Amino acid sequence: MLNGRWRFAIGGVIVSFVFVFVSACGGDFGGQPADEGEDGGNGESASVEEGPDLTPPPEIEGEVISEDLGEYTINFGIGLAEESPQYQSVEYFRDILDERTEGRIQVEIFPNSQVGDDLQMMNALQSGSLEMTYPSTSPATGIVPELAVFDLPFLLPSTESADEVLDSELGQEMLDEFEGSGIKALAFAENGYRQLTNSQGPVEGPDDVSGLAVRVMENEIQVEIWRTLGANPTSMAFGEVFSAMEQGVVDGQENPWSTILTSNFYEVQDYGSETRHVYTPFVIMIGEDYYNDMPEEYQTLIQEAAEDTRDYERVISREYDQWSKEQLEAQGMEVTEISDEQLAEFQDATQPVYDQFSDEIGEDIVQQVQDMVEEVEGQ
Ligand code: KDG
Repeated sequence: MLNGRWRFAIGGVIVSFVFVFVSACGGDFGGQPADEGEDGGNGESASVEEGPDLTPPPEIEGEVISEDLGEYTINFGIGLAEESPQYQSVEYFRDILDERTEGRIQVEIFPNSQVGDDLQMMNALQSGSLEMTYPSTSPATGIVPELAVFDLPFLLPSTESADEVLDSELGQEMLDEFEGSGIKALAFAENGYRQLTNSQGPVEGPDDVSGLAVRVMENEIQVEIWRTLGANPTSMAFGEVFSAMEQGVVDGQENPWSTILTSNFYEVQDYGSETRHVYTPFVIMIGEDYYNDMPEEYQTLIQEAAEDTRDYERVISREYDQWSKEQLEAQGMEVTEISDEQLAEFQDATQPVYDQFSDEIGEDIVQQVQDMVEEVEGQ
């Protein structure tokens, strides 16, 4: 089993080849292969008829750069499907750059892990074979270990406290920590609250998790959370999750409702539990050398566009969340609400994860986040 670093190194080569192949095929080399005429397979397309009534993207504001500072095509790879809030926010990013450079900066979007998984796409930014990507913080802890604070269970109880922490000086310091890694981290956005799904039966509390084979992100804290709960966790790239569940390699996974819907996980998962056990941020990233070699005016524009994208993505991510849960139930998934008592049991059962990792993350960072949360939640 290759460790993370080797996967990182080999990933760059794979992404380069796959990216050339995808481009040659007109960018339609989908994610998980789906049966002819059927939906399915890692978010080829959500089988719901239409999406939620989303807030439209804000008017594009800001200076239009009319001077010809050069033409650029940004290839932007993500793991999620076209129907996801993540993809729709990248379309907004694309439109901002197109309008504010009079078409001189174009963005090509590659969804569904088409050009690689999160680790491979981050490596591709470092090697220069891909320009942008937008992963969860969890697979990025190999570059900025402090991001692992966001893997701690039940840390951020509301989106208000999540925004407060991510938009704080501490959040900016974490983004700045990418400097010199070959990746420029532009802004956080929202993957969201993670919910457990499985194919075996309803999960109401920690006792129901025992022995469950759960796929988790490639991150040691995510593994430990589920091992501590008595499950049998397996870390794997997002693009492999659908087929792993379809083939019974794992019983379940955990992701926000919108991902579970738009990646068609409900087709192979009958049970959902509203655990909200982790709030995962996204990081909007660009290749560091690629960014630094751009004219300063374009650098400023890209930073502004990333922040506008973050703000919009948070809005539609939250609009998508409740709607997705309702759609999943309409598609036949049995969704279990977790009572306050059971939530307390989950929190108590996963407390050892804090004891195990706080020192590695930085006690001061964990405490700073908990203080900010208390300030917001205590109000
Ligand atoms: O591109 C973003 C995805 O990779 C993101 O959904 C990661 O939450 C994630 C998972 O479960 O791997």
